[in-house]
Amino acid sequence: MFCNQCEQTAKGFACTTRGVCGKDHETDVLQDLLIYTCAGLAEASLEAEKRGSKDPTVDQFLMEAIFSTLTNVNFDPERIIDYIRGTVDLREEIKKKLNLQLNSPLANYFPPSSRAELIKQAETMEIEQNLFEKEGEDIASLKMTILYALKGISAYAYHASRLGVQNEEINRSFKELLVSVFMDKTSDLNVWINRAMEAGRINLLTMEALDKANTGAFGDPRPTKVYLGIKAGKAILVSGHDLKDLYELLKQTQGKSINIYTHGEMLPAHGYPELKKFSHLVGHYGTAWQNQQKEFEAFPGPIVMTTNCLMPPKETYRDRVFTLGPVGYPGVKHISGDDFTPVIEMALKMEGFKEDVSGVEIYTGFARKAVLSVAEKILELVKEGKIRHFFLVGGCDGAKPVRNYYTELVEKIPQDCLVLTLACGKFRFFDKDLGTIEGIPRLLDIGQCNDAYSAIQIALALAKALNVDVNKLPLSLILSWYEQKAVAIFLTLLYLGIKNILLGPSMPAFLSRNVRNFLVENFNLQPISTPDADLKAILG
Ligand code: SF4
Ligand code: SF3
Repeated sequence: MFCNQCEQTAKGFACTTRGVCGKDHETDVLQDLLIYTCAGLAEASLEAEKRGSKDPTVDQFLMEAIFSTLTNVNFDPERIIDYIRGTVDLREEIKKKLNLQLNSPLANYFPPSSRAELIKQAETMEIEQNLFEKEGEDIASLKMTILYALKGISAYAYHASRLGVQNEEINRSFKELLVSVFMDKTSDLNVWINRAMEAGRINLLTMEALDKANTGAFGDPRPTKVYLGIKAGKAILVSGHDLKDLYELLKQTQGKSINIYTHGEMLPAHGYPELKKFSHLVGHYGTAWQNQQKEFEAFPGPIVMTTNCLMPPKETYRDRVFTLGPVGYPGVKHISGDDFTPVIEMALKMEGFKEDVSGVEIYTGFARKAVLSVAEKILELVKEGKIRHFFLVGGCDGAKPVRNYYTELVEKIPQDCLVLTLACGKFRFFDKDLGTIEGIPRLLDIGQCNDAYSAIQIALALAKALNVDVNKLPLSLILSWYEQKAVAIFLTLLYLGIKNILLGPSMPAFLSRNVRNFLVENFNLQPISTPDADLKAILG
C-alpha cells in the first residue's frame, strides 16, 4: 500500500504497510482502484451529459463512493468491492443506454470476478505510486492535491445531495477534474495549478450548496448554549457531520425517553432551530475524534457514526457502533434507509446513564447570519480600537501532542482580540471561558469544517464594510489540517487569493518541494512555529 493523504501519514512520508489510521493494505489498494473506476464512471457520465442525458443519481452515487475513501471513513474491503462493482455497473448501464463508444482505459476497465484477482490487480494500480509518480514529483504532487481535494468535495456534495441540493456546475467540473487526473499527461505545471484552483472554486460552490441545504432544511444557526454534562437516562451518541441523519434519528426517538448526545463535529447541530427544537437533544458528549476510543467505551448506549472520523472500534464497544452511508468497518452494523430501529432497540435495552453529572455550558451557532447580525457593533468596536484583531483558529484536530500549540495559542491571544473557530480543531479550547468584549463572546464557534463557507462570508463582509482587501483585514488564519476536506478548503482559500495562512501541525507530505515553494512565494503560506513567536509576528 501507499497512502499519504492525511496529516498523520507514517514518518511524514506515506503509510506503506498499514495505515496509522488503522486502514489495512487490502482496503487501501481497493480504495485506489475505486477512485479509478469512479473516474471511468465520470467519463461516461460527462459523455452522456453532452448528449443531453443527465442523471443526478449517478452523481450522488459517485460522491458517496469517493467519500468512502476519505481518511477514517471506511475500513471494510467488502464494502469497497461493492462500490467498485457498483461503479462499473452504472458506467456500463450509461454506455449501453446511449450506445456510447468510449476508448479510454478508464471507461473499459472491468474488475475480475474473483476477490483474490481483484486485489492482485488493485495492487498494480496504486494511484500515488504507480500512476502519478511516473510523471515527475511536481505533477504527481499537484495531481494528488487535486485528487485529495476532490475527496473532500465529495463529502460536502454528498451531504448536500441527501438534502436534495445538487449543482450541475459542481458535478460537471468535479468529473472533469477527476478524469483529467488520470487521462491528461500534460507536463505543464500551470495547467495543474489552474486545476487545483478550479478544485478550490468548486469546493466554495459545494460548501455554499451545503450551507443552502443545511439552512434550508434546519434554519439559520443561532447562538445556542450546549450542555456538556450528563443527564440520567437512556442515551444515544451521534458523531460525524450529517445533519439529516441526526434529524431522522431525533424524529424516530421522539417520545421514547432516550436522550440524544452529539459527539465531535456534530456539536454545531445544536445551533439549528429545526434540530434544537427536539427537547431530547440534551447536550454534547466528549471531545474530538481522536479521543473516541476512550469516550465511546464509557458511553452507556449505542453510537452512530454518520461520517468521518471513525477509528477502529475496540472490542469493548464494537457491538454498540452503527455506521451510515459511506462509513464502514468490518463486523460493525450498518444502517440503511434511515431506519434507526436497531439503534433505538439497543438504547432501550441498555441502562443508560445512572445519574446526572453536572457540566458547563458552551456556545455554538455563530454562523454567518448570527455574526453579521451584530456586524455593525463589531465594526464599531474595531474602529474604537476595542477589537484589535480577529483570529480564525480552525480546522481538524488530531492525536499529535504538538497540536497543543492551538490550545496555548488561544490561551495567549490578548483580551482585545476575537477568536473565530470551526471544525473539530476547536476541541483543543472549546470549553474555555474567554470572556466577552462589550457583550460579544471572544470565542465564536462558526460550525463544522464545511462552515468555512460562513467564515469566508464573514471575512468578505467585514472587508467590504471596512473598504479594504480581505488580506488587509486585521484577521489571521491559523489553521490545522488532518484529512482531505481540509485540503479542499485550503484550495478554496487560495482560489480566493487569501494569503499569509499559518498551517500546522505539519505540511502535507504530498506537496513536493517546488509546489511548497510556489505556495510560499505566491501566498506566503507559513508553517506554525510557537504561539509566542506567531503572536508576536502577527500583533507586533
Ligand atoms: Fe496513512 Fe492517513 Fe492514509 Fe490512513 S489515511 S493510511 S493514516 S496516510
Ligand atoms: Fe474533524 Fe475528522 Fe477534519 Fe470536519 S471530524 S474536521 S478531522
